[in-house]
Amino acid sequence: MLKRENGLTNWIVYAIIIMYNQKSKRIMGNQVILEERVLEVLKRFAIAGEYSHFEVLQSGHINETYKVYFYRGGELKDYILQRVNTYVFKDPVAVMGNISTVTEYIRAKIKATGISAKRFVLHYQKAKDGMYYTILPNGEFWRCCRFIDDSVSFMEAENAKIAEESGRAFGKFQMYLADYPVKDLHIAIPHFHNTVNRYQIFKDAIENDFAGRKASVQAEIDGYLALEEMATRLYKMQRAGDLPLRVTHNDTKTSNVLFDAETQEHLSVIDLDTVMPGLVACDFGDAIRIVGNTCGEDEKDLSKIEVDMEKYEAFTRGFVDEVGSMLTQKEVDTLALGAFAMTVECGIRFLSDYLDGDKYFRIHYPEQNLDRARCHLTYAQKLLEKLDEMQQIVYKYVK
Ligand code: ADP
Ligand code: GN1
Ligand code: MG
Repeated sequence: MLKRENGLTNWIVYAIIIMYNQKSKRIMGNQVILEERVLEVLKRFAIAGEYSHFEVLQSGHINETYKVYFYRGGELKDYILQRVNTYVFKDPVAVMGNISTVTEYIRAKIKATGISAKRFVLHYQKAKDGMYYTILPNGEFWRCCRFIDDSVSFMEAENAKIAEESGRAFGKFQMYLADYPVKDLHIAIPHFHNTVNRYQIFKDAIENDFAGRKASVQAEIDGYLALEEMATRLYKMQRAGDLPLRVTHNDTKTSNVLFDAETQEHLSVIDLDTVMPGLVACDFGDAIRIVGNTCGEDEKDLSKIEVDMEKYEAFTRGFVDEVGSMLTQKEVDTLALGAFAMTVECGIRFLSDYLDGDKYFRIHYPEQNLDRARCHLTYAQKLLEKLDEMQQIVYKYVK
């Protein structure tokens, strides 16, 4: 009996080893295919030195991002190679047009102060044909920029210092572009922060119920529909001419800022794909969507979700310190509302994508968009309770 059991155990162990080997071969195989693909793209950029290796970066929800290393002059130099998501960005050439003019504009301003702009603004590499991107025969759209030296990014604001520094980074970004001609920018994604339109898309997704998931998320649907009036106020104020359009970043989450690896001071704002005309409250609010949440954006345990007022205040201090002097009274008055509006807007985008069958945001497990939507709904409700207090904190820092 014992012998038979041992035999069975051995077979199970062998089977596991064979399966494990097959899986690692498959992973290694995928890695080789991936590397061939990366090398194929790199050949099109004029990068000096000898290719060393690459890594996959998984933090963004939209583009496909690789860190690639080259040997040059006995040192390793790193670059970010990205395949732009053309399902999301229908006109990537226009996107790169915005990015190249905006980064040149900021670079000139920084240089004029007598310091090197190298770590404070993105620097894209030209492809061999002189463009800031390359398009493969199969239509894939790729670009490459320098990895900012000794930089780190954070998925969430780990402490108040990071919160304040990200506020400064996005505030400065607005200040650099305060006199940039807004009308010269291409519209990278039409109606991006048009919350009224986002609600319409949400209602269409409910109606179509493409993935057959509607019945299982009725409570979340009802929760978001109840917030519509308040969440769309900001956009309606802009349409009524109460709020000016400025050059805004429009995707101000913490992971879109680079910090000095040692001091944790902000270096540069990244992910400039959505730089477009927009509202200051959207940039402030979209950042608070992440910075002010005690949890990550897909927290499953809703009881843990609160507004972290210390980090909220730190971000506000940094942002308002940098940008406060140029804001109109109505812009100041609507900053806290922006946090609520952007949280609800992003929440209905996640839920719409879940209803559509997860086509837009990258997911790492099947229900992630639903977890994100649930987390945002709870966080939006918490924000609503704190909105007056949050707005008072804004006033405290506006001189
Ligand atoms: P996505 O649009 O998918 O969010 P991002 O442009 O934000 O893509 O890049 C994803 C991640 O790659 C960032 O969160 C950051 O960690 C890293 N990254 C991107 N560009 C740079 C850069 N120039 N230097 C250093 N890290 C970068
Ligand atoms: C996406 O690209 P990334 O991951 O920085 C999205 C934002 C959302 C965010 C939610 C172009 O940002 O609008 O707010 O996910 N970007 C685009 O985390 O849709
Ligand atoms: Mg990003």
